[in-house]
Amino acid sequence: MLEDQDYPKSIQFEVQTGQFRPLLDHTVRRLQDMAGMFADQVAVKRELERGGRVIYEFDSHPFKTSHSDMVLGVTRINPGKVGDEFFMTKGHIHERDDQPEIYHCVQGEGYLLLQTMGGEFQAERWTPGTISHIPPMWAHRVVNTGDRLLIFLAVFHLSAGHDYRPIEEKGFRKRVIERNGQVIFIPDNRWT
Ligand code: S6P
Ligand code: ZN
Repeated sequence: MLEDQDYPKSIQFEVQTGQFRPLLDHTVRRLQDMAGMFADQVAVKRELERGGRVIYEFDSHPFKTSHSDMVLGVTRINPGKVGDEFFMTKGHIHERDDQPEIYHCVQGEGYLLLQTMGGEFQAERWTPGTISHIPPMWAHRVVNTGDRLLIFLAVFHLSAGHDYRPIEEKGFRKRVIERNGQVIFIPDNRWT
């Protein structure tokens, strides 16, 4: 006998707004939630005195069954910068070393930054329609370098787990900033 949760289900995603229904879990990350992640701490302080902006929001919908649980997530990163550094997700590595993930850029433009614990770094350029596979044991962060909302879908296993510490402590090897109207990568000095 199958249990209720073991039957196929569908949910509805609205491409224009980047929202789906039903929504089971909603998280908002403001500058105060990730203040230490931006290089320009003078700009961070100035922004926080003005109240701090929402950097991104993400929603997730776990599809739980009696055997194995997948999650669909959607993240919406606002356009903007702190100093000259573009808005981005905090970034994490999965706690389990056998857990990959798939990201799908629905709207906007930017970069997916990837990094191993050994310090190998890779950046994937994103435009609408780019789908990226994140292999197990690669930390991941998304940066919005455009002037509109960047929306991406994520598909992963609920058991993956999220470890934020390695990125909180040392960041990614490269930061993505704007200089003279250009998007450029500069080394994070914690890695040099
Ligand atoms: C989960 C997946 C995404 C992120 C979301 C927010 O494995 O990678 O749903 O959780 O994009 O990013 P972060 O780094 O704050 O979790
Ligand atoms: Zn992830």
